Amino acid sequence: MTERIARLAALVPFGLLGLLQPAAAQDCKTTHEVEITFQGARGFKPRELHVRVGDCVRWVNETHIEHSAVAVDRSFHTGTLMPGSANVIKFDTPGDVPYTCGPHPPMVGKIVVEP
Ligand SMILES: [Cu+2]
Repeated sequence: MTERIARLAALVPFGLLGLLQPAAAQDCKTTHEVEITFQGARGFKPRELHVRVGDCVRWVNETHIEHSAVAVDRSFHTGTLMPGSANVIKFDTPGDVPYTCGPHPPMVGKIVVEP
């Protein structure tokens, strides 16, 4: 019984990864990267990024505090990105997608999705 619980507990992190990984493993045509940094930038670098429909964007938190990337129209949310962590979002609809950081609204960026 105890062993079974231990085995289940050991599987949980992999189960969670299994849910998170498909975002990264989605068939992205191209994956672009946005750094979250205060080194030579005011948060999102690049602040404006042009991608094509079917591309993905990977936000990487290179600071020592939590951030996120949240579309102003709520069409995407990276979730909270702890220092050193990243998340990938796929863009399937053409248009401008302005976004901010949940904890820090003055941090702004924009993804321009081209057809
Ligand atoms: Cu932030």
